Amino acid sequence: SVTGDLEIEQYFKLIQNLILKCGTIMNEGFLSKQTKFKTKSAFYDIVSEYDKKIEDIIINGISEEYPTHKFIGEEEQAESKIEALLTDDPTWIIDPIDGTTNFMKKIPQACISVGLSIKKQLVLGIVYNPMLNELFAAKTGHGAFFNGEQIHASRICDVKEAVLGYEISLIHDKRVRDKNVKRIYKLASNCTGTRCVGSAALSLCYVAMGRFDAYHVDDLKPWDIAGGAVILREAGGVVTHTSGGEFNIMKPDLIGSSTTELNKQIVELIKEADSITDYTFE
Ligand code: 2AM
Ligand code: CA
Ligand code: CA
Ligand code: CA
Repeated sequence: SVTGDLEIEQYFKLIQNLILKCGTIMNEGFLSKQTKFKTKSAFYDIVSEYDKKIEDIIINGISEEYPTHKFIGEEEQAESKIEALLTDDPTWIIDPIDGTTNFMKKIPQACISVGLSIKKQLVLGIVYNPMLNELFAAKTGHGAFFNGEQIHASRICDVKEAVLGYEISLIHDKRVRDKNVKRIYKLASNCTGTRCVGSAALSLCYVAMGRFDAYHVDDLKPWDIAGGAVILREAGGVVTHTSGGEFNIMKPDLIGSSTTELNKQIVELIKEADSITDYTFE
């Protein structure tokens, strides 16, 4: 391991306490009729007062204990003019609310998601849905846990038996839309069922605990997947780039799956989907 286990355990206790505290605040926001939402870059890019509040509590809470640690957070990045670069320093990758649209619509599938990278390796992940009181957590090399119980990804090896998570909502620009429509057509035609949860972090955790067998998404950001990727790997699952190659936290186009065999089948189906040319959606 890149850092001592004792040190990681201290980081873990700190972030778990901060996340549980933020969860209470998030749940109050979920239950409140007064919560205000506004759009950022586009009509579908929504943020609430809670996103910033939660991110600030986490960043301040960690900075107080570890002033040299770095942060890549969605709301902090939205305000920054410099694009985040991952260094070897301990870096907390934070999505204060993943699934903001669900949070706004009072669909109880949203979470706080945090991953910690040291020497560019993810060492811990924690994902908390306070509305359902579901806490997913993992330290690299020590397994994945759901509300304190160890979890394992399914053993499904055949896509025909797989329930697959997919983000069919991310289709606002034409290139992304056509790619996704072709892929969902191909994947949905070949698996048992598809599901769109609206939170990348929760979707990866659902693969980690066997609710889903795989999850695929492109065009996301590091904070959407850092926490969930550690949890899925520690649950015995596989996370690769969409091409089947190595997964990159900073450019997370990914397939998260329960088994290597299932991953390979999904890689092939996506290749077939991407080569479809005789279609029109106008
Ligand atoms: P968010 O709720 O933090 O914005 C929803 O389909 C998943 O994709 C969520 O993880 C969501 O994160 C993210 N997401 C939502 N809209 C997006 C967009 N336009 N581009 C990239 N990611 C988006
Ligand atoms: Ca967002
Ligand atoms: Ca997100
Ligand atoms: Ca978010």
